[in-house]
Amino acid sequence: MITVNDLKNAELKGWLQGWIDLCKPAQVEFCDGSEQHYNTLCDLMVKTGTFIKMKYPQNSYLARSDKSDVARVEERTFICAKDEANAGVTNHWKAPAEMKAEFNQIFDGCMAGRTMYIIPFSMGNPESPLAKYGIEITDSAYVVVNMMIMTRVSQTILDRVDAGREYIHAVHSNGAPLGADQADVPWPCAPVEKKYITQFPDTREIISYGSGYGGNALLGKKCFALRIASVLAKEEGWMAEHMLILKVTNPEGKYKFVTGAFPSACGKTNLAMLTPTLPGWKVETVGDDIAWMRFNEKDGMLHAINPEAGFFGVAPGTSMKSNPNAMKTINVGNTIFTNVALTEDYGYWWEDGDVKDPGTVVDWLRRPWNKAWNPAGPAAHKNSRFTTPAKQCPVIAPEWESPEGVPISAILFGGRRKTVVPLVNESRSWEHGVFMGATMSSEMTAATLGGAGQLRFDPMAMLPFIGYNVTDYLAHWLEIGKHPGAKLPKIYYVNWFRRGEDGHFLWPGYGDNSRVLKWIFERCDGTAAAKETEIGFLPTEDAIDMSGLDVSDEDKKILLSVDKEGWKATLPQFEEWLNKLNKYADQGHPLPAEIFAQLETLKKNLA
Ligand code: GTP
Ligand code: SPV
Ligand code: MN
Repeated sequence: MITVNDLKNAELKGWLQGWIDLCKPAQVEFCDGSEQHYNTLCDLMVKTGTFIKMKYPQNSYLARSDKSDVARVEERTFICAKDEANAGVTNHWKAPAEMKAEFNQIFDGCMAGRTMYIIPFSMGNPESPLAKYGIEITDSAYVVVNMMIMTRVSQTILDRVDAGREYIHAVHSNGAPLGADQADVPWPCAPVEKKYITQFPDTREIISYGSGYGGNALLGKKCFALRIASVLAKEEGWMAEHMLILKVTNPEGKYKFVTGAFPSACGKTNLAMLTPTLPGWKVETVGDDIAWMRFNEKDGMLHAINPEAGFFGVAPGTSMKSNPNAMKTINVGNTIFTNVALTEDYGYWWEDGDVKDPGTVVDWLRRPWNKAWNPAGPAAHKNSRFTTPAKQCPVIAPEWESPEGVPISAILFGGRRKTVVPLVNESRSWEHGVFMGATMSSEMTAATLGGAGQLRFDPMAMLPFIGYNVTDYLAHWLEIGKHPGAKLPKIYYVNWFRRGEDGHFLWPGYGDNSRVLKWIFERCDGTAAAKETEIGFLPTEDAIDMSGLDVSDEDKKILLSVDKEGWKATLPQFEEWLNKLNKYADQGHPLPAEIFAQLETLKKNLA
């Protein structure tokens, strides 16, 4: 087992030693990414009560969190840029020096009685020129094993960093030191008001305290691959986006790659793995949550890599009917379940899955639960998740680890909208597409603590993930559109969640979304029909293949037409939203005039 003293890189050594001195762990352990280390940690967590070993699937475990620690905490997430204007209106801000001073107190002794793990990891295939490395310090064995699924952890990464390769500095603590005679709990964490998820864009650091859940603690994911990476991307001329990446192949064997930005729990994993209901069509997965895109100078196209190595997917609603490929991935085994229900025979259960009535289970709060007892809440938390290796996915695309990434033909934006937004709408231009992304909105989900169901604007599904001022982010999108010699993807705004007056979904969604993908595929080839409307190009009446679909003509009409009055009523909200974003205009962060010009065009079209 190596120690800090074995390292040669003075900067790395100094950084690690500094945190060891501050956090005062009982011991320090380097992670080499080996299966043996993974198993040792899982066994340990079974003994301490953090993990329950499941009988099915094989080599899988269940963790149940503290009831206060179940999702990302946006209220406690901060961008510690030099000044507030650099963080912009979509972020909470704290001055870096003040935050660091506070952390010097908060982290003092925070790992007492615990093991500090040091995780060297790569976001993306470590050999890809688009990959970036990081080191996460954590006192959570749960975080280590999840990071081993979600990223590429290895001794090689540590060796390369030790030899001088650049890396992102990430520190995490559950914020629950253990006294000498204190009993441990299954899920140590700090109360919500003591949690901090902080990003320091200027020094490329991440410091997270008090939460062990998902994006709060698996720092490669949202903190690094989106918040910090978005800053690097802006500086270096590429894009870090909250997007799935899929490969779609038509019956003739011709294929294209598509990305899609939908807010948390709005269908990325489902779309990325969908089983087309259209005969002869095929969808394969490259990624289900994050895309890093860069222009390839050979073909002029944006090429995307998936920086992750696993799926951290929403469990409820996942079934052989809705997402068979996710179920098959999970059922291979090697899966970590968090906050799902445990069945009598040590299997998993959640709402809207394959088994309607599981009998008596243990719910995520560790209580007996049975449908017949009319329990107050669901057995699985609404944001319960599975962590599972991407390589187990039966439809993982052969190109998924391609070092140069896959060329993107189309970008989708989408959210949950009960009203107004049609099934699919093609932008007139890149700039119009950027406007669509800037003004997209969605009804909130359980992936964020608080606010579920409320409608909020969520630019490019990146509202909680842009690591700098949103106006500069939108300017960057426009800048990408001006790249010399670029063959830009087409941009679409989709909505699988439109409802009728009685509340039913107008569109069946899931596998039937392949019908929309087909139209998009053929639009990219210039063979599908569209009509220009006030809001963009919509499919003509028969352009979307509706064969064998049980949707009434009335519903089809609503899905494929412009609700002019609805859009008109939205205009003042758009205007208010854009003006709100523009708060720091006179401090060097104006919203690009192009975005306002797009709003004027929309107003004129609807007048
Ligand atoms: P994050 O991992 O939080 O970023 O979420 P995600 O965007 O990957 O969302 P996911 O695919 O896990 O879907 C979340 C929820 O939306 C699930 O409960 C699905 O059942 C539901 N959902 C996904 N696709 C569709 C669809 O096409 N129609 C409908 N009605 N629901 C869908
Ligand atoms: C999301 O909330 O968008 C997720 C889950 O993908 S988390 O990793 O917790 O951010
Ligand atoms: Mn996500």
